[in-house]
Amino acid sequence: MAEKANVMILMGSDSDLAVMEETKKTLAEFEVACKMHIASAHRSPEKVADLVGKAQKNGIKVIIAGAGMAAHLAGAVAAHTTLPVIGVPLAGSALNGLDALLSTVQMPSGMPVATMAIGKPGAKNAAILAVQILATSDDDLADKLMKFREKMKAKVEDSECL
Ligand code: RP5
Repeated sequence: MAEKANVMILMGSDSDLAVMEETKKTLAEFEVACKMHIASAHRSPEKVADLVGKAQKNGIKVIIAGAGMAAHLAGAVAAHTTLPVIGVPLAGSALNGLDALLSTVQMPSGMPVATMAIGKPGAKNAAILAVQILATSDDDLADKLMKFREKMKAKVEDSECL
């Protein structure tokens, strides 16, 4: 039987997939299973509400939402759940993602969205933050995070100046 997914990844369009694959890839490095869906806050709001409405009952513990332009997806997700929501603003518009960053980060009081950096670094960090949330009640994951940090540290320390 396939492992039960604890993380749901949503994105506003299939044009977001190349960047959001980074989230899935990073989760896989920690052996965290996820479900990925395309659902748009503007073009398919009913699908967003349906997926998010069922998420907690289906064992999802963290939701990651990536969107570009007037990126309301993460906020719309937050409106339908009390699960932690991580937003990834995506570039691709004339404003290079600054529009998506502000749309995602500027949530009104009481409705938080943990907003990452624009694009691939944010997509990767979304996965790591999701792992950090899951690791608060999973010692194996906490151990994997420590090893991940140690590896990063060693890579920096082993780097030579040319
Ligand atoms: C947003 O609009 C999507 O998240 C995407 O980043 C952007 C452009 O979508 P497409 O026109 O490429 O489908 O809703």
